[in-house]
Amino acid sequence: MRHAGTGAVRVAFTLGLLAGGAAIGIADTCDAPWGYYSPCRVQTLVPVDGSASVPLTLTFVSSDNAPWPWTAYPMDDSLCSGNTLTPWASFSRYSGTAPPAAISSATITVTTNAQGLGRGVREAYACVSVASFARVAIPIEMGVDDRIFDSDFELGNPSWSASAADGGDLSITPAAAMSGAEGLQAFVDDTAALYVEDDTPSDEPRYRARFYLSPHDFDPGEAEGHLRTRVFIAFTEGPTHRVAAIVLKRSGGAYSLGARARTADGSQTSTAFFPIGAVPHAVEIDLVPATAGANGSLELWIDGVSKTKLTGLANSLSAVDFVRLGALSVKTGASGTLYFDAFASRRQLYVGPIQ
Ligand SMILES: [Ca+2]
Ligand SMILES: [Ca+2]
Ligand SMILES: [Ca+2]
Repeated sequence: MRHAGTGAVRVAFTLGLLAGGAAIGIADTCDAPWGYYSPCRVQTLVPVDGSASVPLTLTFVSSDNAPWPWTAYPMDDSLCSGNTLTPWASFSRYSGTAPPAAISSATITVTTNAQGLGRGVREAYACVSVASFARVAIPIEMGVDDRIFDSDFELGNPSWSASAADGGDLSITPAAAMSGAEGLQAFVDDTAALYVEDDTPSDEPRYRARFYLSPHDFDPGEAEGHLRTRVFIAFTEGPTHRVAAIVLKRSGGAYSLGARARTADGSQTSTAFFPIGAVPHAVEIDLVPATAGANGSLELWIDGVSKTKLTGLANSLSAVDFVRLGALSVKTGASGTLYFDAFASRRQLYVGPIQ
């Protein structure tokens, strides 16, 4: 946006990352023109009555020949056109000056506080303005009790509830790392299932999960006409049923991914299959069990792009109680190695690829 014909001011936001702590920010750099919402967002995950702090770095790129004063302040309305301060998100009102024809930056710390708010997601905005010109609004999301389970398969990560390793065919190794130093390797040499299991979901009314998958050199048994293997399954309990799955397919050596949802009558609905390469991919699902009639859904993302969404699902019995990640439902003729890494599950917030 040009100001008074003297040149342009651009703003870039770098959101900090606090991995493994109480807060998670999305590490990213997002250019945003004045008068718009930032494509990046500040995201914090806090326990009930908890709080979190996330650094937010603002970078100003000025091609003007004059200095521009700027301020950053928290607000709860669209593009900060109102004056209501957000009670649960705070940072010190920050003021500075973008020097002429220069790049400058400042880091502020956004603190979110869920005291007395209960489970759920709340959204506010960090507003940045320069002089009296239009603002940039950076969404701030606070997910209260939103994290279910995270594992990057690194030393010190929380333990999985259970695993099936078939005598060492499932292992944590640097060869499988797609984030950090290590990842999960499933070496398939027979039909034994290889998986890690997370039991921490508990009758979840919505379940979202993201992980990294590389098909590497896995063969589901193409020579015997076996083209598909499940790589992720979500289960419900009492009685135990599969309620959703992510399916890896190989046909003519070409890999693709699809998803399946189970409805309350036991039938299955499948998405199309979407081509992927034999390289790391971020895979994410959002499973919403029906609350009345057929209003459930299952959405699938690959590498941060929504590929498909099954809607109108009569899947009222799909509250998730535990999940498995690995080489599941392996058929005769299957062989080769699959890699997994960077698993994260949430109750409401989208996770997205690692930035
Ligand atoms: Ca890892
Ligand atoms: Ca085996
Ligand atoms: Ca459970």
